[in-house]
Amino acid sequence: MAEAEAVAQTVACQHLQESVEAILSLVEQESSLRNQDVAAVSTSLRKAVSPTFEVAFVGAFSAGKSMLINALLGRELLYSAEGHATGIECYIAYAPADRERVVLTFASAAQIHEEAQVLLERLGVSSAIDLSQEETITTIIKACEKIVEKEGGESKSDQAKRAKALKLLLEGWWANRDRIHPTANATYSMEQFNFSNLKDAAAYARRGSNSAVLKRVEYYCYHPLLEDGNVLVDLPGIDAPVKKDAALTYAKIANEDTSAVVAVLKPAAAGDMTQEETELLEVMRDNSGIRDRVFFVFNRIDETWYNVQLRQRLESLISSQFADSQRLYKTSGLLGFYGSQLRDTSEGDRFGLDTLFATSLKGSDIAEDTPQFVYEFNRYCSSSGKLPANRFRISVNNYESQNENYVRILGEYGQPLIDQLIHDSGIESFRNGITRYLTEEKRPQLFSSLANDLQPICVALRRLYSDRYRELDSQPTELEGIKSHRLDRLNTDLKRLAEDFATHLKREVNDIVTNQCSRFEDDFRNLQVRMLGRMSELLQGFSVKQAYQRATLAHPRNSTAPLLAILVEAFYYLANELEEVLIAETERVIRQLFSVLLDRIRHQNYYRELCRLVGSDAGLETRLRAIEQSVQLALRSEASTECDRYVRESPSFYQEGTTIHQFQQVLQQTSVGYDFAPMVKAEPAIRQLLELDFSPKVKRSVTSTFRQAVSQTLKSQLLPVAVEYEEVILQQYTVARSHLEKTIEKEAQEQLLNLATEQAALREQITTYNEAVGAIDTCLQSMGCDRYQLPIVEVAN
Ligand SMILES: Nc1nc2c(ncn2[C@@H]2O[C@H](COP(=O)(O)OP(=O)(O)OP(=O)(O)O)[C@@H](O)[C@H]2O)c(=O)[nH]1
Ligand SMILES: [Mg+2]
Repeated sequence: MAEAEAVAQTVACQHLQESVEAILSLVEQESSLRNQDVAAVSTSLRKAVSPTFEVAFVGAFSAGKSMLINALLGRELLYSAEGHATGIECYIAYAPADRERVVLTFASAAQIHEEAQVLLERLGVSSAIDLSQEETITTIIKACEKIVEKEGGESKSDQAKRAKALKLLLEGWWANRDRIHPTANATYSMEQFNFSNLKDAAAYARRGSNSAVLKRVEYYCYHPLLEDGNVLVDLPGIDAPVKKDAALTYAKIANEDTSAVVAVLKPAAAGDMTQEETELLEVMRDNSGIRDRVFFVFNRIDETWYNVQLRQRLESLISSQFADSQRLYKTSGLLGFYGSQLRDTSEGDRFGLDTLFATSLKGSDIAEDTPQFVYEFNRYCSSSGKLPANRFRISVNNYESQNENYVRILGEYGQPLIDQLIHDSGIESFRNGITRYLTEEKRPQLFSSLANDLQPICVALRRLYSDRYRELDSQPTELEGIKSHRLDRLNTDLKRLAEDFATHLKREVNDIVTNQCSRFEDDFRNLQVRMLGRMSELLQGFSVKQAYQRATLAHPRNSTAPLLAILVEAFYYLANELEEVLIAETERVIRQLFSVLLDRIRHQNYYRELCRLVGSDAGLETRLRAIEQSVQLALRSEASTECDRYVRESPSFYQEGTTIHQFQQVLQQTSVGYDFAPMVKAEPAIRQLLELDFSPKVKRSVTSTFRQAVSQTLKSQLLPVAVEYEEVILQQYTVARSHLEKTIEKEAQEQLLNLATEQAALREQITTYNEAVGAIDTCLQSMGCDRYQLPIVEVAN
């Protein structure tokens, strides 16, 4: 990117963060916008303004992640080998050519101690260990070796893996103990280790005893790909035999700091995706920091050249599961990396055998070892089928050693062969793809994501502000306008609340009549209980003697009285006593009913509004009190009538059956003499006779006839009030108008003030919003995202 362009972008985007944050805080103020995805905007903002952009290389162990990074950078930086090679996080960031460096960060002694203790416990030793004692350490290391041996190898069982891990940890601790801080994570530069270059540091940090006590390594190296904050992160395999190492990688994929992922997949070598690889893709999908910034690299593609089945399985996997993946590459990290290194070699150094591969040849004195690359190179030349026969007629001779074949072939075909090899390795197309992404597409894409996430939020905010603005704008703005508007509305207001009152009262009455009002039901149930209770009390307390006395008193010429006279006295007595109770109870029930009704009315909006508009309730309460009195009067007479009817025996009294039979029994008992004694003796029987007649009469009256009379009275007295009062309220117009005229001035002034405050607040919000959107748009345009234009709110000045 041109320097000037970069400067222009920095200037255009200097207010991006605060502008986006201003919009988010505007959204927060609006409860109706709670459902907007603010979190997504925060994440995209963080990515867009972040000075670094971390690209994590993840995949199974030995998939070729470290080698791929080496190939990408075109230098042997990271340690790459068969087996579990990377054991810690390695960050590769930019440095100018003359300031390349490495920073190694160690775990603290406390962390190492804790980890050792956990491993020991898992191995079945629970006692505390002292890490400063050499003997203790040697003893444990020996014990670990024994366990590994007993299990048949370090990867044979979980127990063996733990023993191996503990051994490496303790060896690493002992070898580096001078550098390790008791509680802090100490950092060292490569000079402090006397490393002459980055590669030495990488070899030191490879998986083993040192990596067991290291936390991370940061390489700062010069490479254009790393400019603009790009950081490559090499990680242990997701299926690394050491669980802790694999966990590190999963944590990195789930971390929001990770901005893109290069998924280095192994199916080219294994035939299919492993369970861990599938799981990896799922975890990645859940990280909103990564989104679609994923490169799929099927590495070790060279293995499919020699195996038709592998090739077919890979093709079918890609077409079935990765058909719509845009960033998909097939590479051979090994051939690509060393192929490009060969460009600096010649026949003079036996095409790298004496330089590049010198260290891997030292293995044996008898015969020179074959480096892995040489072996793969020869295989590529002889049986990959990749080399066009018209240009390359290569024979790999079995009478020559692998290395001799290698030197001869390169001597014969030289650069064109190397170019073909690099081309087939797919490394250049991967490098071009990722370079194009990181240098050209990344920034616009990060800003597009931000704009995309902001778009719905801005649209919603704009709509909200425009609506609110229009609403406030349509309100009257001068005192006279508000006043006349208010007075115009008065009649409609009165009408509305008169209707509300009528509807409410009708509903209340209907609830009572249809037994829906629980308060009234409870009260009426009390009345029933008291009536029935009083009846049994009266029957219990009934005295034949007193009735007899009353009967003889009424007939001064006679000294005796018939049973019938006693019964007559009893009927009058019971009916009159019950009347008193019914009157008192009814009075209580009605009083209670009206007090509840009034209370409910007072709590209605129409009532409050009526009081506000008219200055009083227009006599509503007084009117209802008067109605209560007339209901009381009407029901008092209903109660008297009801109880007066108790004086008459019920028709069933004389019917064949229980009552008449009881009557005959009593008559027989009392007719044995003419004095008072047989009557007293028959007292229980007389009581029973009375109960047989009264009990059904009173029950029917309180549950049915009297209850119905109450409902009917309430309905006939209250419903006309609903109609009558609708009219009364409408008649209040003149009173309300003069009342309103007194208060309207103040009300209108307050309303004007409120309107002005609301308008000012809204204008301020709109200005903040428009300024923020303007700043964001300027930044987006400088980034080349012209497609996105966030909406501004247009208001008249
Ligand atoms: N045939 C072949 N071998 C490869 C390829 N890429 C890497 N290798 C070899 O595979 C082995 C593992 O490579 P690394 O780069 O260490 O793999 P890694 O994914 O970093 O492994 P860990 O760090 O252990 O997770 C090394 O011996 C490489 O030389 C490839 O494309 N083809
Ligand atoms: Mg590695």
